[in-house]
Amino acid sequence: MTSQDYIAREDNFGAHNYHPLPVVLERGEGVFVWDVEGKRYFDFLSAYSAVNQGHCHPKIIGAMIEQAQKLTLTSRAFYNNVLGEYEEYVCKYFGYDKVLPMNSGAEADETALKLARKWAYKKKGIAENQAKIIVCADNFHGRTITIVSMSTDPDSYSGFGPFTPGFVTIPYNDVDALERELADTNVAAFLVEPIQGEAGVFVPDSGYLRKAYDLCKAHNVLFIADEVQTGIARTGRLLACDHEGVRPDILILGKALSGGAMPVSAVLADDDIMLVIKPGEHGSTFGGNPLAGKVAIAALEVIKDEKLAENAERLGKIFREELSKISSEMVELVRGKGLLNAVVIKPKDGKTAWDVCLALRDNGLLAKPTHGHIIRFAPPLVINEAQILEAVAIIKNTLE
Ligand code: IF1
Repeated sequence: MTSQDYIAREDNFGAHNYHPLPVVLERGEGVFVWDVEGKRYFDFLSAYSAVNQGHCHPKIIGAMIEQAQKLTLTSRAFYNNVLGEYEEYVCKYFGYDKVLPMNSGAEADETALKLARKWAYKKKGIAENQAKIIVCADNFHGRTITIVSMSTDPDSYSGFGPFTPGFVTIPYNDVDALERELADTNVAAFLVEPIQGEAGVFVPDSGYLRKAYDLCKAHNVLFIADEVQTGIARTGRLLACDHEGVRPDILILGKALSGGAMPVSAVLADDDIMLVIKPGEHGSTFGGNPLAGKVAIAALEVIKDEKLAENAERLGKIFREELSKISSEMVELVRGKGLLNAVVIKPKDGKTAWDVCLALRDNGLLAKPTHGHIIRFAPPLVINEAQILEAVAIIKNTLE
C-alpha cells in the first residue's frame, strides 16, 4: 500500500474530524518518525507535546511491556499494588498532597472544574449551583461539551449547544480584567493555560501568572493551571508556572505524563481541596490503572534523568535565535518559551502556513499550522544541538 492508499482507507471508514497533513507514519524513535515509504522526518509537533521524551523511549516502553504482561486494569472497585506507588511518586514529584488519576487531558480539566465547584459549595460557602469559573478568551482545554462551553473559538463550540453555564470570559494576559471579575463573590476559580498553545503559543507578559495568582488568593479563589501542554518540561522548567514561582491550587497534567505511550492525565491538589470529593462522587474505568501508573513513573523519571527541562531551556533559546535570523518575508515573528515555539507566517503570493508545512514535509520536517497563519514548532525534548541546527536549516531553506 502507498501513503495514498492509507489516506483513502481512513477517509472511507474514519470520521472526518481532522484534516491531517498528508503523510502516513509507521515508526517513531527519539526525534524522528518514518513514513510508510521509509522516508525520515524530524517530528516538530511531538503529538502536541505528548512525546516530550522522544518516540518509543526504551525506558517507558520497557516499563509498559513489563506491566502489560502482569496486570493492566483492575478498575477502582479493587486495590492494586501499583496505584499507590504511582500516587506517592507523582505527589512527591510535583509537591502536592494528593492526585486524582484520569486518562485524557479533557477528563482532567473536567475533574478540575468539578473539584473547584464542589470546593466552592463545601468550603467557600457559595450558594449551590451559583459557582462561577473565570476562563480566558482563546483558551483550549479539550473537546467535551462543558469544555467547549468555555471556548471562544466557533470551530470548537458551534453546533454543540446548549452549553454548560457558569463561565466568565476575560482577555488573556489582562490582570485588570481578572481583578474586575474577582469582585463577584460567586467566583470559585480561575482556569488558565500558562502559555496558550493552540491559540498560537501566546506567552503572557512576565509576571502575569504571579499577579493573577496573588489576585486569586486575595479573593479566596482557586488558581487552576492547565499544564497539559506546557507542563512536563516543555517550556524549559518542569512546569510553566515554575518560571514565576507560582504553585497552582489545582494542577492539571496530561500528554507527556505518559511520554505518549498511552492516555494518562492527572489532577493534583492539597487535601483541603481534593477531599471535597467523596467516594462514589467521581471516577473513571481506566483512571489510575496499573499500566498507566508504571508508564507515568518511567516517563517522569526520564524527564529528570535526562534533564529535559534544562535541555528545552537551552535549545529553545538557540532555536529562537537562529529562526529570527531567517530573512524570508514570510516570517512575521518568532515566539515561545523552551521548546514550545511558533512562527507567525505572513502569506506571500497566496502561499499560507499550510503550504509551508507541506514544503517542510517534503524537506523532512513535520509541523502543523495552528490557527491559519501560525506554525507551532515543538520537537521532542530529547533533541540535541546538532539536530536543532539541522532542523533550523530545513526551516530556513524552506521559507527562503
Ligand atoms: C485536538 C489543540 C493542542 C490542551 C490543553 C487540555 C487538552 C489539550 C492545554 C485536552 C489538548 C490537543 C487536542 C488535540 C490537538 C491538541 C491541541 F490544538 F487542540 F489545542 F495541543 F494545542 N488542555 N490539546 O492542549 O487534552 O483531551 O486532547 O488529551 O483536540 O485536536 P486531550
